Amino acid sequence: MKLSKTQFRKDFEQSLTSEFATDVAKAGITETFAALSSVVKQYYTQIWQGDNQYKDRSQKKQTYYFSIEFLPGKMLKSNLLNLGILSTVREGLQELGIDLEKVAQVEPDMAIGNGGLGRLASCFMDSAASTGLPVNGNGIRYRYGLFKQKIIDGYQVELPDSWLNNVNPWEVRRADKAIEVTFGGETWLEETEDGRLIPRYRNQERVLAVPYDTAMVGFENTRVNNMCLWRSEVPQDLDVKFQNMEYMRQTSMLSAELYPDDSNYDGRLLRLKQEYFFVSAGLQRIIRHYKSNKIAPIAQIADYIAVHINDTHPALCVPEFMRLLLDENGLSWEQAWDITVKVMSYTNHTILSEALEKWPEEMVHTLLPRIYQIINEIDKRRTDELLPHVGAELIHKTRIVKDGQIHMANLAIIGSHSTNGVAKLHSDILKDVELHDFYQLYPERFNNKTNGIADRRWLQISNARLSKLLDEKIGKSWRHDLVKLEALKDFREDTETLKQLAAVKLENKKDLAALIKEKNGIEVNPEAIFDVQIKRLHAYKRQLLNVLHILKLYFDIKDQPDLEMVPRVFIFGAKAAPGYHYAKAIIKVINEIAVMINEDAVVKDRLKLVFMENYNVSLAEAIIPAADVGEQISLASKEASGTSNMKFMLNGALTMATLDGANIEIKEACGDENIFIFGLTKDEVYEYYKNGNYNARDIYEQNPVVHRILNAFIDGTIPNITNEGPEIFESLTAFNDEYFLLRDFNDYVRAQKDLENLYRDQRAWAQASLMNIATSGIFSSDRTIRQYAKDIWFIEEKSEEV
Ligand code: Z15
Repeated sequence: MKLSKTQFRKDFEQSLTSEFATDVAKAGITETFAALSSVVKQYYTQIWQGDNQYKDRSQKKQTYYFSIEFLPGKMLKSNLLNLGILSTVREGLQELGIDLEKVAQVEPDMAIGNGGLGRLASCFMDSAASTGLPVNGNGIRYRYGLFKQKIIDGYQVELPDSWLNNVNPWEVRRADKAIEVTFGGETWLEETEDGRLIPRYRNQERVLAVPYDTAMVGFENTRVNNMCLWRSEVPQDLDVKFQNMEYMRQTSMLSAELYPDDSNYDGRLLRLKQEYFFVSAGLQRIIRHYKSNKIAPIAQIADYIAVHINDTHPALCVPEFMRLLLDENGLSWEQAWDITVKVMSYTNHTILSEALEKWPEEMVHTLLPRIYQIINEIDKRRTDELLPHVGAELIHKTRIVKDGQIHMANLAIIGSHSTNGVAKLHSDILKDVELHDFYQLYPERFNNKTNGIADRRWLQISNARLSKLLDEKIGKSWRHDLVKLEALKDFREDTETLKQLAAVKLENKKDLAALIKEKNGIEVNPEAIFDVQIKRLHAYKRQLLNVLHILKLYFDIKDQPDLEMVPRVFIFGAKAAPGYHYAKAIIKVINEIAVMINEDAVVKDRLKLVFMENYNVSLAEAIIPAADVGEQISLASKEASGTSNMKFMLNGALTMATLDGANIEIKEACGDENIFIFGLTKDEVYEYYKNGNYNARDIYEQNPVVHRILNAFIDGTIPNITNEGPEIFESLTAFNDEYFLLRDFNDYVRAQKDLENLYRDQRAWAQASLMNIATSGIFSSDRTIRQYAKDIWFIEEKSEEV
């Protein structure tokens, strides 16, 4: 949009007056943020309304992305950038003596997601709007987002994330569009005069779902999509006999809290209720809009909408959409089923068995009686239809309802026309192993969509220095089309560019060093290698393998106090699910080792270990631009994709990687010489599973380095871990090291040595860094979302011609 500094200053000062009866001199920082964000919102509401009208008028097909998590982080700078007014506003504020960075900081992170899955959903929201694709989010407006992490005595302590204490400037409450969702009670089928069966209900629990809409503003275009988040409330017309405090409490609990588990399924009733709540409300709103907009008869709805099921959490979309078509719109089963499969598509994000949702039949029966009937009918009809054609065993293996449980992934696959994995390797594993039975039945449904990241946030906004250098070297086209970064390859031998690249990294490292000093009180040397592992704490991600290597370096120094080595700063950021005991033990151990190493005078500045508390989107934005190395060391086959790996690459870090998830595609893009690869391959891992011949204790007995490191956990070398040390020791020995840390240890040490050696050659390092940036273009989520649009949703980009 067009905006002059003078106009902006006028608008902003007016906002301070009209909203807070104050002025620039008197306003506090919270008021300044509120007034500023309110101005920004006013700037885009017109575009938003215009695009809504365009969507209604043009009647083009739209996608609804159903996700139980979104993880947008802060929105102010993203909205400013996308509106094309970031520098105007920055300079305008400066003239008033206000620092935009300070103002932006007071916005709470919108953290209604846990990790990769939620962040991917938000990258998709940004990319969809920015490529002009009509894709709207649908989720839950949790009153409390992901907990805030404090580290006290080395332990993780969880504090509530009360992100809505001050008004959320971006959301619009649409009370008029509230929808009712019902639970429980009894249902039975009654025959109508024309012989149709219609359900009757008694004693249902009614919940009001109120939508809160947030604009997803496209980058320098006229597209504004919607992220709809539902809040649960007590229906206003509730019969007085139900109007009690307990009902109120139960009802508001539905949207009260985000479940803090990542890649781990929690089978509590409240979670199932949350899943149905946002699914039902979202689908009802879609159908209501479709009908009120008189687009076409309901039987044609598949030509106008696509519904995406992000992991299995919204898999109830399948039976709920069937219910709405059958019971509320009078379609036949055959018609309804045909439409449902056309409308629905599903993404699988993990093969970890502990993450696969299976709801007890009894629970679904009691909570959602009509949905339970429909699920059984889907299952029965499919069985009857397939039985003449395929063996009973294959049918049994792919059934939705069996062993007293509803298998949600099976429901999602059977009820949709597309199932995709999130990286090549992961999609292959789905086809060949995890979902092989389904692949045999529905081969045409399977496809891959390698994840991506919103480069506007992860480069343009978070790494201003690198962005500026790129503009100078290759022009600005990369800001609209990330693949244009390829042009940087021409500078591979250009000494000046390499020096500038290193200088940018050094400045970013100084900023991070200052943050570390402020938050952790630890002095780190910006010339050291900044080696970073930031992600949820999970055994399969193997933060502990990183720790074992750090201990090795520490003992090397202790054995040889004059040892010459490139100084290293190891940086961790990770939240553990509150009930994940082992993950919490690892956090404690990292913090105790940090004390031991950082306070050991012999070490000097050769080694530092920093655990940064409360890892979230904003902290990632501060850390990644300063990283020299990104640690992506999950056990091969376990990390479906990973997305921070792409963020590191884009910011010129080199990757220390196993052949897992999207690491493989990163390696193919940047070339073997610009990445450090180690460890078992997925096939070697499967070979061990097949033969059952892994023996971790043998390694512990036979490898003296490993022996010494593991003993440090139980012999008092590492202080203050009397409970956690033995637990970790046992997991690697007595419990046979489930994630093959000891098997991969030697090769990891070798790869780390290679890394250190390359770093000694600063020119070669800068060249590798440059190659990573130059080849990262394909990992833009603009590319990913376009593939979904073309192959799965069949939707079109808005043309910006007038
Ligand atoms: C989650 O963050 C991921 C998968 C899940 O099944 C759940 Cl419940 C949460 C992650 C994957 O672990 C990660 O590898 C992937 O990059 C990300 O989803 C986005 O696809």
